Amino acid sequence: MRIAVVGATGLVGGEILKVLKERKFPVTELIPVASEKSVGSQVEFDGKHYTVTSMDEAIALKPQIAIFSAGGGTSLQHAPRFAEVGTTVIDNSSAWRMHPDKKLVVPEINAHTLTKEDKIIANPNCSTIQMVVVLNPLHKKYKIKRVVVSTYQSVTGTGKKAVDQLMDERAGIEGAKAYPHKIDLNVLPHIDVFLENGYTKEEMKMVNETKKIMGDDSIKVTSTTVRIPVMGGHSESVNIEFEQDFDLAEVRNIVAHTEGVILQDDPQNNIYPMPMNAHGRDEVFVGRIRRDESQANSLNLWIVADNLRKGAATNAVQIAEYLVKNKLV
Ligand code: 2RA
Repeated sequence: MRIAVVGATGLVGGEILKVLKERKFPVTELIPVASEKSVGSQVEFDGKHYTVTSMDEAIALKPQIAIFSAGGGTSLQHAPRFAEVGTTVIDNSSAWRMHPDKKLVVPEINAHTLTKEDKIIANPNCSTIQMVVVLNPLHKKYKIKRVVVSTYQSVTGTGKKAVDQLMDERAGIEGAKAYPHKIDLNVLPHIDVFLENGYTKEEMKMVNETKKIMGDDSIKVTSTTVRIPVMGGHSESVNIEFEQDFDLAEVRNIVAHTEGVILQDDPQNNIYPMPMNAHGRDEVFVGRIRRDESQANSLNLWIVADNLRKGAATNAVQIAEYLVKNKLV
């Protein structure tokens, strides 16, 4: 496979290169692409150095797949140009996610809907991916009525500048500023921009993308997304109300047997998911599973995943793997 990675010098881009290598994706030619200021610089993949190329050079090489992680503006402008030369684009930005003609894919849930005609495929938001991987099998069994989610999101979700801000603050240096406030020793109830309804864009991504991926507009979702000074991954407190009652042991069993999910639920021995342990892992971790005693048919759980992995790079590479395996590229 000739594969382009657009945004190869960014945090997610770097993770995509690692995941391609780790999962032994059949790369015959790697084309790293980045903004004009990075063209000519080098990235490492599988022990070799590759020179970063421009968008135009990459399009001329007609890769079979291009994985984009370079922001919505870049995707809107250049993904259709790749698609025109026959490349299948897997896009990490929010640009195409809610487009009615574009599929929003979490492979464990809806990759079977993909066809050769899908030339721009959207990768969902990180905080949405880790939640729906767990919600979907529970929805199939008990039908979800409503979800209330609060997130605790890593600075890595904002990008390199935010990681630098946290580290600079910790070192007492006046430096990078990715947020409107200090992030170290602080919590910001603010991810992405505020919208007219009082929610942030990140919160509405969780609401809208969940319905689209799970193919059910009747699922009610409300979300509060929060940035915390943590590196390894995003955590989520999720309250789910089902149509039907459930058996707690059966819920645990469903979670434990869900593809890509690891049950870590032994509170008596202080075992529960934490971002420090999820860091660098492709799986989604679930714990603190318990009945919501305030309301019928309701469950509380805690979900953690490395947002740069299953929340971004791994999910995108899994889509690419599905395309190759099913001869869709
Ligand atoms: C964040 N959801 O964590 C974003 C990254 N896509 O800010």
